[in-house]
Formats: sequence, C-alpha cells, structure tokens
Amino acid sequence: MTEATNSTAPARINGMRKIWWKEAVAYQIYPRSFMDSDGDGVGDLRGIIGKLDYLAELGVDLIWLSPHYDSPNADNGYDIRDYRKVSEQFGSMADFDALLEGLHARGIRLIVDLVVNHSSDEHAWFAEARQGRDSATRDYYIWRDPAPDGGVPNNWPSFFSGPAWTWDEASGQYYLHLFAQKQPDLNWDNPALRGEVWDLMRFWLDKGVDGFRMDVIPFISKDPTLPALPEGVKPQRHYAEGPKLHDYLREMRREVLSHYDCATVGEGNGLDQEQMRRVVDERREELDMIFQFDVVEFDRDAAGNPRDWTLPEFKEIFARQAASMDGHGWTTVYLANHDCTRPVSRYGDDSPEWRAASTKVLNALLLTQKGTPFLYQGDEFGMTNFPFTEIGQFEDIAVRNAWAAAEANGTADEAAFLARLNRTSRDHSRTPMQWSAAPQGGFTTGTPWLAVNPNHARINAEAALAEVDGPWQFTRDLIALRKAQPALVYGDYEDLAPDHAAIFAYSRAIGGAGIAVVLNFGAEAQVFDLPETLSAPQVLLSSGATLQGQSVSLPGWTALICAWGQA
Ligand code: TEU
Repeated sequence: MTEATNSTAPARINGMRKIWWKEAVAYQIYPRSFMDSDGDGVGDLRGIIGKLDYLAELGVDLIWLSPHYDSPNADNGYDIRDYRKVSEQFGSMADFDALLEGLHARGIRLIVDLVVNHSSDEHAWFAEARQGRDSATRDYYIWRDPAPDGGVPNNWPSFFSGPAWTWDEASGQYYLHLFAQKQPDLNWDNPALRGEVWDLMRFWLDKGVDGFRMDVIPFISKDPTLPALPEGVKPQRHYAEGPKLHDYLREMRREVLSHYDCATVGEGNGLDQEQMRRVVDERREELDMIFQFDVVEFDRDAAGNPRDWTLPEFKEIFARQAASMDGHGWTTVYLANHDCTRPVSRYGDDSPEWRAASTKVLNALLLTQKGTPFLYQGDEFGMTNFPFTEIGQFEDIAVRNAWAAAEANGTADEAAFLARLNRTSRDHSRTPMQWSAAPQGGFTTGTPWLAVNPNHARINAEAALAEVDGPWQFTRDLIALRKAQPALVYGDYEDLAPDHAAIFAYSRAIGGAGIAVVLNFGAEAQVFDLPETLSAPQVLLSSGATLQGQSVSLPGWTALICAWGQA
C-alpha cells in the first residue's frame, strides 16, 4: 500500500504521509501520582523508571510526561519556576536522563510538557519584571494600568475564579493571568521572550526528548487591545486563536521543530474543529496534533454542569474529527487526561457488574479510531472516580478557589458543590495509580499527597495483570492489533450507524479492505448486521461478542473487531 513516488518524497499510505507519531500509541504519565520510590508520598522519576517494563508489556510506544520541572506547585507543576531544572520532589537531571535512556532502550519515545502561555510568578523573569516598569524582563509579561474607575483593566475572568488580573503594588500596574495569580501570562509579542522559549525547547530536544505536549497553546497570542469578553461567550473561545497564533507557531517550527525528528501536540482548549484544522494542516507547518475539547465538553451545560447525553451526539464528535484529517492533517483521540474524570465513570458504567466490560468497550473505541490515541494512566485497567465526601479532600486549585469564592459571596452550598465535583473534578484522575492491594495501593510507603481510591483492594494493576480476560489484557491486545493493522491507523473512517442509540459501529478502510468495529454502549444485549459491502468478515478480537455471517451478537457492554474484504 505504500506508494513511494521518488526516493526523496515521504512514503504515503492511503493518501496520507506515513510517519511514526501517527502510528504511535501514547500513554500519559502524571508524575505526582504514578509511582513514589522514596516514600515521601509524591510520585517521582525513579518511580517511573521502576515501571518501564510494565509500560513496555502494555505495548505503548510514546509517553507524554506531565510537567517534571522545578515549580512551587500552585497548579501541580503547570506553574514553572525554572524550565531547565527537574523538580526536586521528582528527582534530579540524572534521573531524567536515566528515564529517557530507559524508555529509548525499550523503543518508547518521550514527549514532555511545554507550559509557556504562562510561567510561575516565582520564575526569575517575573521576579525581575516586578522590580519596576523599566526592568529588563518587564515586557516578558502583560501589564496594564487600572481602568479609569481604578478597577481591573477589562472583564476577563481567570479559569481559577476571580478576575484574570492581579494588582502589583510595587510597580502600580495589573498583570494578566488567565489561570492562577501565581501563573502570570507571558507576552509572546516580545521577540526576546520568544527567543527564550525557542532556547528552552532546544535544551530538551538536544537532550533527546521526542517532542512536546503544549499547554493551552491556543492562548499564547493576545489581541493587544484586550477586547472585553462578550456576554454569553465562553472565555476559552474568546482567548483562543489570537491574531498572531499561526505566525508564532510557524516561527516555532522554523526556528526549532524543523531541526529535529519530533512530534508536537497542542492542548486545543477553545478551538473548535474548524480552527483545529488550521493548526494541524501539514501544509501550514504549524503543529502535528491537537487535543480538541469536544469529547470532554459535550456532556456539560453552559455553566459547566454535567448534562444527559446520547450516543449519537458522542459519535458525531468522532466522525467530525476523523473528517478533519482529510489527508493533510492529523490529530489525537483521547477520553481522559489529568484534567478530567475517569472515562469508565463518565462514558461507561463503573458499577461492579459492568466496570470491567465497559472499560474494554471504551479502550476498544480509543484504540481503533482515526488519530493518535492517548491513554491516561490507570485507564488501561479501568480505574474509577473517587468517592469524595468532604470539600477538604480536594487538592485542585480550581476547586479550592471556587469554594473560597462561593464562601466569600455567600453562595456556598456544600451538598450541591460536592455533588457537582463528584462528577466533574480534575482530582478524580489525579488520585495515585493503584498498583496493588497493598496499603496506599502500593503507590507509596508514606502518606500520599492525594488519597488513594478505597477501591484499590479490588481495582489495581497487579490484580488486573493476573486476570486472563480482564481489561488490562484486552487493552494490551488492542494495542498490538493497532500496531499490526495499518487500516486502524491510516484507514478511512465511516460511521455505520450514526443514529443507533446503543451501538457504535464503524469501518476503517484502505481501498477494498479494512476493519470493522462494533461496540455495545449499554447493558442490554444487541444484534447488529454489518453491511454486505464489508464482505467476508473475520473476527480479530472480541470481548464476548460473536459473529455469524454478517451478524454480530453483542451481550451488554461488549466489543467486536473484525477484518473484512480480505478474501
Ligand atoms: O489545562 C487548561 C485547560 O484548559 C483546562 O482543562 C483547565 O484545566 C480547566 O479549564 C480549569 O478549570 C492546562 C493543564 O492541562 C491544566 O492542568 C492546567 O491547570 C492549566 O493548563 C494551566 O496550566
């Protein structure tokens, strides 16, 4: 299927440029919560090193490591104090080098987090910027005088409650922070600042990292007039795709990325699927992939509260996303990350009866879609949401600030707040990895920084690995299948039953052959007939569903994957 036109042209398959990061299966590690090697209750790099064989056995070949840098941890490392230093809680640069070497020795690549929409307020640049209006790095940040009434310069809200502006007494101006007060936004319109970013990127690429996941990259370019947020518009839509975003991404490609064999994935907060195309169309030379947010936003109402949703709505997201990769672009598929709740508790059924079965269905979806799949730690065996019972159990700054704001303005309703957070909090995915039934799930010998889910006695990696037909083995088999079947990577995507309320069925085709995937998204048994055009189907992998002729019988929460057109 590979059509090489001449010796220098890149290989193509099914009309698409063939390249390693399209074929990769990625796994996200949130280092605070993965594995603690020294008993201080916080995960660390040595902890990850001890689990490399686990990752290799699962079969993933690309790791996204959430921030491992020096940070005061106002936002768990997404507030960086020194971009070239490893967090002391996580280890040393020697540990980082050993991690990278251990991954590469196993054929696993590593992308690190690039958090450059903002720095920490403890970064040396900001400390200096604060010294006064004439300081050398003042313009690395975004400062404004008070509005004529003496208040904040505009009505922009921060994502972590309150205004996006904080008053700096010493220099008599406000600084902008779209996130926490301790995360001042960097001024990308300053070429010297951009040069600093290019340098720090080269620092990690020269060490051998294989690319970057770019935190809130759509927000880096601000309209210098800082136009007011119109009523009814979501702040992330307003902040995304500022006037120079594409120029800056192209400059980044030219100055840095084009000189390395690396992959980039931008966090696409605020970008709709049309805007995403502009960032990942390879002819434009910007980014390789995006985490588009529809899949983690469609089940929320305008106020961000959970709402009921239907399977056809869910399917539409994947169909649109696949269509956006029209031969000139690529993107990611994901169901969770460290800012989400657990997929099995959100899109599946985490009751004891269906947890394992629905985890298999969700991982089958993730690993057979078009786009590079990103699996979040613990989702390989179906870790669930945490049963929060008190507000004090939350660590996330978003929660703490929201509660403090509610208390301050007299709207604090503990029961309602808890009910909402039990379905939405980012802390659900941040609880420590459940490695075994041992105390603290085997994550630490000390006191964990965030409580381990009490269900670790039942749900843990050791138990999952020992199960012959469990979700862990099924996920490993799905990864192996994706690696063996080019149609699962490069095949055209077609939804076979967009309106079906319980079955999610699709084909992935290259020419007259390919793969069909049939998933039962519910507890009731279903029968689904494959169209005759998908001739001579043969089962490749199933979690309890069966095939007879063209007819697939699916007990509750089962998946079946077959090849067709090979006869
Ligand atoms: O996330 C930014 C983001 O857009 C959100 O999902 C964010 O978590 C939410 O709006 C807050 O309520 C990235 C990181 O993934 C996140 O962990 C950081 O907190 C954030 O940027 C700031 O760096």
